[in-house]
Amino acid sequence: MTLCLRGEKTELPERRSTLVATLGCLTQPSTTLVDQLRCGDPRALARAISTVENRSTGWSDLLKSLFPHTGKARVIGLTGAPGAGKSTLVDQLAKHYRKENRTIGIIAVDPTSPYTGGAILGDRIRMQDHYADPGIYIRSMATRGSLGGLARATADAATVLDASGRDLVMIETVGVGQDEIDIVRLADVTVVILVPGMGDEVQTIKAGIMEIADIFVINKSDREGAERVEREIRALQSLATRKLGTINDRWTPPVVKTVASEGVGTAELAEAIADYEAYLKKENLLLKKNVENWQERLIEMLRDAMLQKVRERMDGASLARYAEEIAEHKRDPYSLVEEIVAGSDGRGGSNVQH
Ligand SMILES: Nc1nc2c(ncn2[C@@H]2O[C@H](COP(=O)(O)OP(=O)(O)O)[C@@H](O)[C@H]2O)c(=O)[nH]1
Ligand SMILES: [Mg+2]
Repeated sequence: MTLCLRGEKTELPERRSTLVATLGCLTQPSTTLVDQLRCGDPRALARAISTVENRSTGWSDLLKSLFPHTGKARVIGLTGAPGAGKSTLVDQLAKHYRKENRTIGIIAVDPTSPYTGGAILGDRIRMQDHYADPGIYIRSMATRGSLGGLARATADAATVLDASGRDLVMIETVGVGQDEIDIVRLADVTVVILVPGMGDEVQTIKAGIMEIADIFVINKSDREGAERVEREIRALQSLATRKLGTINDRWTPPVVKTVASEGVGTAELAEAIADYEAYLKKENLLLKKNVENWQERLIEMLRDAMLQKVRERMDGASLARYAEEIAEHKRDPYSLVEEIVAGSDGRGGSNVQH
């Protein structure tokens, strides 16, 4: 018989995973991947994330079974330029939260980091302190070859971590492109990390990023120029209207100064995160934010599913043939796409009249 305290989890959300880790599955090992994962088995967790990330056999059924167990973890997205100190800060936050006995899942999405067998080398070394601690699970996402897009793969990995009973999921991403913006938008709390002394830092990354920040961090505040960055943030804040999709939450993102390498400011950042969470709860915005997120995610999922369906009917050879016909102006792509979407496989043909 498997003893896994699923029922109790909902009553004690903050401590649910600790309960699972200590009391879950004390008897016989669980048989299904979902059970193993829910009982805190890190290998099952790794396997489940790989399955959804690579879209391996059974990925969709796995997510279906996990979904009822999700919605309890708090997802924190941290983004900023390469070298801003994101990993160092995540590391410090992880230490901080572990002292509060909260369990953590970390997803690192960083194309600039060298990958060695799925782990970011630098991060792995830095995070080694925690490796003996089953309360912290670290995973890096491959940025290439994630079927269904990086944002979706990351969201699915966060879903798996949530279902596994982690109290907090931290997602580290380089805040440069649309992909990264899409990723951090899935978070409940988004932290944007800036550093002084990188020229016109705020201006460079402001496109899209300023609006999504719930909290600003000025890391490397041991360096000169932290005050100037803060002034720049304030100046931009006074100009921009804060908007989360269609919601204006009327929140003014606080600015927290940190020296992550020394652990300075970590407690203040954790407090700012908690403040924003409390604000979201008080204003009933958590659900609204989630609804917005799901609208976006559903569109993505539908796009993937539709494309998959079309692809099943159309092999690479016919795709190449169509492309050839279009390039040779034998048919127009617009009618072709309409025909394919309508389900007539494009065979009807609509020759270009010359
Ligand atoms: N001086 C200083 N260095 C820091 C601080 N935080 C991180 N670093 C260093 O900055 C470098 C990049 O940090 P990392 O966390 O890998 O940045 P990431 O690329 O944003 O994840 C590392 O050498 C850190 O030790 C800080 O507050 N002050
Ligand atoms: Mg990093």
